[in-house]
Amino acid sequence: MTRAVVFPFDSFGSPGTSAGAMAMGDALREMRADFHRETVPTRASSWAEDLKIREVAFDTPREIANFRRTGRSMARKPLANGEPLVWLSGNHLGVLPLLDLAAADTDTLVIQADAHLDIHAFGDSVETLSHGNYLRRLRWQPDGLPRLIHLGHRDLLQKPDDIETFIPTTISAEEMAGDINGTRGRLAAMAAEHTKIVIDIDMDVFDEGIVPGMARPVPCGLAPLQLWHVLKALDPDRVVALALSEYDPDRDDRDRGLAVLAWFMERFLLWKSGG
Ligand SMILES: [Mn+2]
Repeated sequence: MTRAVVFPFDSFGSPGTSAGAMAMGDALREMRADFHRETVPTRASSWAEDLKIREVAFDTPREIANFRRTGRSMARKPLANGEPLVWLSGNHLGVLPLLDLAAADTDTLVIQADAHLDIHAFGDSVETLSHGNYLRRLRWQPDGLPRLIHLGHRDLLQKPDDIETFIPTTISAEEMAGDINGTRGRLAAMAAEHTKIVIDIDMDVFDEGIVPGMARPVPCGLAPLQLWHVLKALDPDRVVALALSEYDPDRDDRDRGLAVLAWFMERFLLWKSGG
């Protein structure tokens, strides 16, 4: 069974991205419907036949307050069973339930691609949980040391000591652009020690000129195929989940950004299913 969860959570950052999660869910449903309408065999049969899509709602204060627990309960079984999981969130905070489960499981590594380092504690940052500081709140088992590799940031403000406490390994967009195959090799070597890998893509890791529709753009982002080239150095059998977040349809241009996100979903599912 292949599972997708549409998780339109956009409280505490990037309002409007809940519509983005639903748009990504609709794009995935459309790909599945295309597969069922097709009369000749295609590679999509390897993932589309047994794809199950669930969608949750965050319409009430109670649903919003319980988002972390709700999300964990939806992700726990597929992660434990090794069923491919696509997690379509509103803002990046909506990926926290997956990260909670990864932090609790000593076998799991998180590979996070994001323009930002989400440990913000600037003068104007909120101290309560937000989409910009949640990495400070994760409780990594067994020793508090994060199993997280960060790719593609363009941060120019945060000091190395602060970063290392919460994100032991960062490979910035600058470093990636300078040596993409070196990045690929480094990532594969670091990931080899782990039996389960969660890929967490905040779409603002990409360049807004190529992939419009991100809630918080930062200049000088990656091209989609630069990131994919690096990620496919991983062993697909070990990758258990792909999360996508921070898509705001109001900022998109003729659905060009959505099309890239849909390509990533399809490419990931095909890669996972060996199709
Ligand atoms: Mn970001």
